[in-house]
Amino acid sequence: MGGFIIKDIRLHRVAVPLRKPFSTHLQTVVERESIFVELIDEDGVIGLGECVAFTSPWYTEETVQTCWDALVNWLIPAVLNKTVSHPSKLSGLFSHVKGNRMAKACLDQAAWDLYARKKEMPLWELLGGTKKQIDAGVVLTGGVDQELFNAVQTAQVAGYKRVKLKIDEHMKPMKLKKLVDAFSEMLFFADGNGIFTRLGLNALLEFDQVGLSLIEQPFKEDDWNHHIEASRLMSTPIALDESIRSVWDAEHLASSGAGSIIVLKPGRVGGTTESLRIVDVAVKYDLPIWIGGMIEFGVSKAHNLALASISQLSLPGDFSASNHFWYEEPVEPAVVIESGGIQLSKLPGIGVNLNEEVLRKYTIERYKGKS
Ligand code: OSB
Ligand code: MG
Repeated sequence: MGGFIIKDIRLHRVAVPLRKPFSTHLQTVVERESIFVELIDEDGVIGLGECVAFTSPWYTEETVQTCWDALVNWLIPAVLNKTVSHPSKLSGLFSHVKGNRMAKACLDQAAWDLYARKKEMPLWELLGGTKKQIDAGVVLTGGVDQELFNAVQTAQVAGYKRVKLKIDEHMKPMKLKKLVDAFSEMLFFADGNGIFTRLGLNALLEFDQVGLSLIEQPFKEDDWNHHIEASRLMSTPIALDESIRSVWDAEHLASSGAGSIIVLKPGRVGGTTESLRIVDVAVKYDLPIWIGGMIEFGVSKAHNLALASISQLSLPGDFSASNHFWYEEPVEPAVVIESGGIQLSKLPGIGVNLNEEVLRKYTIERYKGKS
């Protein structure tokens, strides 16, 4: 009951300018390329996914182009005309394809959306979510001193409960402490994106006095031993983002003590099916877990919001309003912040759709499938 046959798949590759540059020590993003996936079943029901790979491999090995190639050459042929009894079974159809998790994720997520739409049920309900409103959290990059102070204040007024700042070599722990102390109601996360592999353990230890709720990915993704050492030496919890590529990495975090918090990026780990396994690990070890953002559009955001409805996802994730990154985007309705949070949609599936007109404006390549 509720299964479907995949009759057609369409891809839309888009490029949309950001309102302002998103900068980390690794890369400055000014335009977001992405791929929207439409999975179409025998009744014409459409499930939506969004690929979160970037144009170049600065954050992960995969890129928009490698995902496009994996989808067109390997993944779409593996699933087309196949019967899917349940979305958790989809990934079994391409288990012979190694890696390419971001490419796989957008198909997996589209299958979950399709299944929920067929059941006329919101996806968050299908996933066993219980929260109706998701706490809003924003990532602020680029500013220093007064400019950064003002940005945090603006975020607080807008209803954000949490801000995440990126650590670069100019960010001094004492300055950061002043900022954290000035906003007692606000949770502060700081994301290293691996920078302390270059700056060293001692530089990281100086951040222990800042009053951060957590430090995200201080060392590079494969640098488990430094994370284990830092976790022993620091009282600020360490959360791993890039290091968590699969359920096995989540197990590794828990058993090694390399961190005490999981950052879940559904679009990076292979989709909703793998994300649910990772949530199970968090439950098993009673680890806090929260959802990280990818400067994504509303389709990926809606999938993430559905997962964030699960009670174990207790910390505020990277959930900002659509107008934080975009002047306009090809997805509607927009994400808005109301009384500190984002209301989950009562509509079937992920509760958002592609806006054809806006989509056309930003589309740079199409894969039309049959139609
Ligand atoms: O490391 O968390 C990260 C965005 C792109 C790539 C990596 C990261 C990020 C963010 C999230 O910090 C930004 C967001 O979408 O809210
Ligand atoms: Mg991160």
